[in-house]
Amino acid sequence: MSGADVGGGDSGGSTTTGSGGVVKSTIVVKAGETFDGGGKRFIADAGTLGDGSQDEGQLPVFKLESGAKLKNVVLGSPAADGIHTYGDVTLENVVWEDIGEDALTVKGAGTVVIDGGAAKDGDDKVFQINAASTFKVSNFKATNAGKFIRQNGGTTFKVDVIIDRCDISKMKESIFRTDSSTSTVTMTNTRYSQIGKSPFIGLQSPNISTSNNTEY
Ligand code: ADA
Ligand code: CA
Ligand code: CA
Repeated sequence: MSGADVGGGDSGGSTTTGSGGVVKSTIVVKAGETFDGGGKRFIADAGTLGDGSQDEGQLPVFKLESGAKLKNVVLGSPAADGIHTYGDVTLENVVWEDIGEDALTVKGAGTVVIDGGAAKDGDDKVFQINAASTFKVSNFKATNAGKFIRQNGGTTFKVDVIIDRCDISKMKESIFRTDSSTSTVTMTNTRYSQIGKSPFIGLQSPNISTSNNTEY
């Protein structure tokens, strides 16, 4: 089955209305469900979820269980700890207007597919990967942050990052940084500029595959 389309904000413990709004408790998108935000803007309640600063321990605005899909959502400011994923999830056309502590964290192993959307203005990470995963991001625009993707520091599990048709600019450090000798990156058809140190940090050179990218 294709799963229920729960739409504008009544999935889980949120107090948002059908028009988006201030999220006071994390919106949980359950296995097999699609949450279609309809392009509405959701912001975190700073008191209950977090103020979007660099303080660790903030809560996410959305939690995606394995099999969940999130689409047409705008995360406004503050965005607290963004989106947490647990397993195989899909995001389509999700926009972060002002990245919080980070934009999205992979909390449970699986395949994360991000198609379309954008993120900007983060102090540090855009995407934080804390569990073994295949992480595919395409048609996504990211600007002004520290790192586009960071595998949690000191971890040695395997992450396969696939970046296609993205535009990545103004990253103070890198596009993907890992400390794992088994993690890989494949980047294709992507435009990038103003990457402060190096596009890829910590990867073994055989684990880097690139084609048809343009530095501008
Ligand atoms: C930092 C921190 C980790 C984890 C991570 C995150 O890297 O050291 O423990 O909290 O941020 O998931 O935001
Ligand atoms: Ca962090
Ligand atoms: Ca975080």
